[in-house]
This record gives sequence, C-alpha cells and structure tokens, in this order.
Amino acid sequence: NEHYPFVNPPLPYAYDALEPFIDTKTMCLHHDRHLQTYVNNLNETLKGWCDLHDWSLEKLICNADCLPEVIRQSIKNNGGGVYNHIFYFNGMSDLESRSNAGMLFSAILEDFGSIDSFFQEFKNKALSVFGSGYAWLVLERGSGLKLVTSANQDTPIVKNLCPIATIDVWEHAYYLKHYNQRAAYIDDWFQVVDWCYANELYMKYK
Ligand code: MN3
Repeated sequence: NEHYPFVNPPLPYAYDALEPFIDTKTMCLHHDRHLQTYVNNLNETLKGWCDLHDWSLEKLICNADCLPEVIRQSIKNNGGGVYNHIFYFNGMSDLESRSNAGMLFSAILEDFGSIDSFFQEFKNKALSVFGSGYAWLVLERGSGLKLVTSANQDTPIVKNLCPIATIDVWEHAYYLKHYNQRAAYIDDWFQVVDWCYANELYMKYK
C-alpha cells in the first residue's frame, strides 16, 4: 500500500489516447498540474507528522475526522484530490476492450433496467452536481449498485461505499474542449470508460 511521500503515477495511457473525446491539453494539465498539486499539498501537509507517514491514502481519508484539526481539512481536500483523480484517470481507456464489462453489465441491467437508462441516470446524476465534484457508480455491499455524487474532493469510501466508476465534473476536467457544456463532456466520457477495469473492481468488491 502506498504511503508518504505520495507520488503522481503516470497515466496508464498516452496523453492523447482519449482523443477526440477528452483532449490532449486537458489531460496534460489535469494530470501534470491539478493532480500534481494535490500530491504536493498532501505531502507538505504530512511532512511534520511522522506518525502518519506509514498510513495509506485510504486510511488517511477514512480516518480524517480523527486527525488533528490543523491538518484535517487539508487531508480531506488533498488526500481526496489524489485518490479521486487517480481513480478517474485509471477508469478511462483507449482500448476497444473497454466495452467488455462481464458481470458488471449483468448487474447494471438488473439494477437499472437497460444500459440506456443507466447512462441517462448516470448523466442526470453528474449534471446534478452543483459546483465542483464527482458522480460515482458504487457498490453498496449487501444492497447493490448505486449512483452517488460527492462535493469538491469528498470520496464515497468514507461512507463505506465501493467505487466502481467516476466522472470528475470540476470545470477543469472539460472546460478547454467543452466550455460550459457539461452534458457534452459526460457523453464523451461515456465513450472512454474502461468497463473492463470497472468490472474488475466490481468482481473484487462483490
Ligand atoms: Mn479534476
């Protein structure tokens, strides 16, 4: 498990791999500047707190409310920023195999009726985020698949939900290409979701 000092892992594909759906410049800035800043700020926050240097990212995020008040909000914002961005980037792919979602598609059909109605519900959820945040497909153990949103850099793992897929709907994720058209960005994001990866997570948590 990764711990302090945290690093910004390279994208699992080229910066231009998601063209024409997600543009190269957005991917460069989003990964090299936005995510890098969260990594730097998280490390800076943790620097003097040696007791926390062997804590994993997930442990820091899930126990943030028990941490000293002077670092609590920074751990939530920057730890969440690191976790959410890595999850978002890993969840996209340029491969055709991304359409092969195995058991996850069966579960989606069961819980949402059809792939189309799932997309529509996911889209509405992502459009409903006011300001900055994320929309997530999560697995609630013992219950099933659910769509949830999170504000800013909050993450569903603090609510004991298992993330399967996410879309970053902060404006920096789409403004250069889609301007203020979040709906168009969501449509494009659906084209590059790595359903193989999502299915692996689903099978792991199930
Ligand atoms: Mn972002």
